[in-house]
Amino acid sequence: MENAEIARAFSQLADLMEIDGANQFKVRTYRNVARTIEGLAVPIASLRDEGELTRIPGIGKSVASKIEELLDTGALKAVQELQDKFPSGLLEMLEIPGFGPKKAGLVYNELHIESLEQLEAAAQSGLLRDLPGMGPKSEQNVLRGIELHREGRERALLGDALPVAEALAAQIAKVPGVERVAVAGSARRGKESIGDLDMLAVGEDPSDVTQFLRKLPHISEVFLAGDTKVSCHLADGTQIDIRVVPPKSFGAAHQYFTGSMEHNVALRQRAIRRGLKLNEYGVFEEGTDKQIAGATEEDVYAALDLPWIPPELREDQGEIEAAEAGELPQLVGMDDIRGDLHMHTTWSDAEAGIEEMVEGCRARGYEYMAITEHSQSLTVAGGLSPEQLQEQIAIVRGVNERYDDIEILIGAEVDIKPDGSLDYPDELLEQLDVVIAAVHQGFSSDADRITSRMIAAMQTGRVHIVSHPTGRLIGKRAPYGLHIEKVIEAAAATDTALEVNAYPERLDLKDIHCRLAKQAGVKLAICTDAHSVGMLHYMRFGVLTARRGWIEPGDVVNTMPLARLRRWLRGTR
Ligand code: DGT
Ligand code: CA
Ligand code: CA
Repeated sequence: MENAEIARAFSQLADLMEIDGANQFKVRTYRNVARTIEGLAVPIASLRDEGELTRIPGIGKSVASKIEELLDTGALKAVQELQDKFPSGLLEMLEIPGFGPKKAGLVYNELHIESLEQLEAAAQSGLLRDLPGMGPKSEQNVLRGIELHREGRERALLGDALPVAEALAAQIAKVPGVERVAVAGSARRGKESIGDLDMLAVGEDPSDVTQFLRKLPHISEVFLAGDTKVSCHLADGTQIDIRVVPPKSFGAAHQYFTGSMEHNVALRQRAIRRGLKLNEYGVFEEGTDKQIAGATEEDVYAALDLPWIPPELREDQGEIEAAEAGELPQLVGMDDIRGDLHMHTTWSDAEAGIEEMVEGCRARGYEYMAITEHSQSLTVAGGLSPEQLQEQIAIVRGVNERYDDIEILIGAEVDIKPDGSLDYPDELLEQLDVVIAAVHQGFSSDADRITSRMIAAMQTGRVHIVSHPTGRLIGKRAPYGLHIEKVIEAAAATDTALEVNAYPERLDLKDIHCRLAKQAGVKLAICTDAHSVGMLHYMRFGVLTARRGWIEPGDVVNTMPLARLRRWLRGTR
């Protein structure tokens, strides 16, 4: 079981206990445990093996035994008991953005509302406004939340699904009779959200895989066991389709089941124009069943007179034409990333101290990093007063003195105020190596206003990077109404980088906006916004998103060697 899944189980427990009216202290404990586990840099299973669970801060004997229960059985009895106690529709309400267990408990106890549909009807007919702490505006929020939830419910985040897929693939690869396993589908293409997971296994007999899956605690059911395909559900409902194929068709099947559908259709037409037939078994001469390619993806593309096309580009957005012309981009990769320029510590709202973050970045082999806390107006996220930032500047400079294998830059994630000005005085900003600017408040203002706020911030000449430019949270919060083309234009004019925030629920800029930015000559900064050491690994999801936007190393500021990065940071500022 992944740390993220274990964390989810604890936050579910906290939610259910809160509906149940449990002691607030206990509820808070489980919520904190969930946060702690999510932020751990090492797999919790390995800590358990070493008997070190209770050495994690905030984890005592009783929580440790719950973690063991999860690792052994894949679920918590306490969660199951509470789930049985409440109608399932009530549990679904917890997934409405901004709703939460307190309100769910309230509408259940006061109005006997047991489902999303009943809640929707109650909000529409004005029945919620008289409940304590609610009003007409909360009814509107509930309705908007239900809508977002319906959009988001069907799909899992890449950041949740891809690690699960890879871990499962590694396990299946060990099943006797299975030669090789690969991830396919939208997860392999690095899409921001995933409908279901697709995998391929090279082998003779799917029943070996089926039997193995039936024994895994986190697989809730194997609902299809055919001659070539096994389908199952994870405990969280995610569907996994695993096709079992012979070696001579592996490449063709990998190509076919990676998709996208649109890319496949375009390739198949290309095959037909060449007198060939393309399907999941291989490339065949039309009219005969002579296979001319199929064992590897490279062979399949070569049979169609194309170079291999990276999966992230396979959306029929011009990649086949580019491949034909020999003009595929040389996509940015994890190896090109030399540092992470956006992260938080315990100085503001994060889990780890400065030195822990430094160690985390060193372990990743980075050449440089930047500590960038929130600014003074963002009190909810522990924003630093000018005095505190002044103090932190000195401390970070001191820490940097002690390391000669990594450069620790000091920066800040500075709030863009409603008038477009920055949340610290110029004298302070001048002392920082990196200034990141972001909108955190006043999302609901209209598109013109929020666009001009952002442009005004860039025009101060003090900003290096604009963070999470559109403000969206996938499946939770729509992007700000924002004229993205104008923001891109201003970024180009002021040589400001736009961030690809790698947080799995942000991925902001998103893929197509990355491509727009590149076309306008704008530089990107791929950053994790990590709030713990474990979150430094989110870098990968940012890189995947950039790759889907055709981004090359030269488009990304944090691929530059330190000396060049410093020159860019000093710029004309
Ligand atoms: P998802 O699951 O909604 O995130 O998106 P995908 O792309 O993983 O789609 P999925 O799981 O329905 O199918 C996996 C791949 O299999 C898809 O990308 C392309 C291929 N595929 C599925 N059905 C068809 C089909 O009817 N025709 C062709 N050409 N390809 C298909
Ligand atoms: Ca899929
Ligand atoms: Ca599928």
